[in-house]
Amino acid sequence: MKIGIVCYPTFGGSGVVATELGMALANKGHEVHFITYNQPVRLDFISHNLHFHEVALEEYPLFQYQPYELALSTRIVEVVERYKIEVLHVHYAIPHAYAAYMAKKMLKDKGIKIKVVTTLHGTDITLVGSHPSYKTAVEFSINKSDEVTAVSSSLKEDTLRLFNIEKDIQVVYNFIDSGKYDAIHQEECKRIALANPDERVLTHVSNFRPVKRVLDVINIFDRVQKEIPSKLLMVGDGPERSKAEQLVKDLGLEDKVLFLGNSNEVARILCYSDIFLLPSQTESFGLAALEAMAANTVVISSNTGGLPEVNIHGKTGFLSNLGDVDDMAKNAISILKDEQKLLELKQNAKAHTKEFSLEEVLPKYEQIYQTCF
Ligand code: GMT
Repeated sequence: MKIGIVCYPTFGGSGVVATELGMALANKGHEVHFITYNQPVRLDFISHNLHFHEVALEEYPLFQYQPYELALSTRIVEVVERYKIEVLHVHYAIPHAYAAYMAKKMLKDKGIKIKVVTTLHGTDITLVGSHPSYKTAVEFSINKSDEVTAVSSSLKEDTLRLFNIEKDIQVVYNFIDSGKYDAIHQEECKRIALANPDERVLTHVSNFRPVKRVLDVINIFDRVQKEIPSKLLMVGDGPERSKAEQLVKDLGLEDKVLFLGNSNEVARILCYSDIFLLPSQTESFGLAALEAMAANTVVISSNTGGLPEVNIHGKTGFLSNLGDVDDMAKNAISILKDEQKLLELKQNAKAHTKEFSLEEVLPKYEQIYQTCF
């Protein structure tokens, strides 16, 4: 099949899922065209079937904000026409589903048919999409998609609760290429680079937006390090980073907390980790938690959104109420004090990721594309 993928090219989970999916589809022989404003960060041109088409924006003095949807829909039309794309898979509804609908209409005028699959990822529904400024257009473009998927049952429920949806929404979980983590674990995991042998390693990976509650991460770690020699690795960057760095200073934790910035080496960093902290305010799925589990890491998270579908309480880690840093710290300390329990949970976490394997999920998307015809 000839598939166009529209996504954000950044380190965010929706872009990562879209990129990994596109690369896997190309590996299977499909022709895949990414259409976005930058080359996606995880895009690795390993296959001749992979193409990237940049959406270029024109500056104009009248524009306070450049009209990205306009440029995107124009580029979609060009690429679909030129490469005879059959299915357009858009990740994150805003503004991609809207731009896809406009492109579809323009193509129809030219006598070209295209099917649109929209995958809902999280804040395009829960935080941003349901805002009065966007809601009408988001609802419209979801209803106009040929197929709609959501990355968890929780997100599907949220979508049905927040919008007036006429389409069926299929749940297709996010996935992981577990093999990538196995190879690193066996050969390249040089833990000594970041922590002393007697120290435990806790990690957080995110885009440091308020929804990730990175200050909770620091406060949980503060409680843990008082009882267990440990280090905290903070991976990623975003608006709350300076606040988090300030809190680390205020608590006198500079020697124990490392801010590593954005990284393409998340799998290599996770292989050092004993515990992954994800106390998010809301999380439709928690791809970062799944990646941590694939690297044999136990997850301590909030119990919001789709996290209970990924992190199984008492088996792969522990869930706590939103903002209950005492409970999250208590759970982390009890695991880290018990070598046997830590090992058991790590093994369970890794085993649980099989349910989210690339092999399971890829055919589901292929089938959805097929039903478009
Ligand atoms: O919705 C967002 O916040 C952005 C999005 C992203 O691009 O990072 O994250 C969402 O999609 C990920 C991939 O499906 C999920 O793993 C994240 O849980 C989800 N984030 C939230 O719901 C906050």
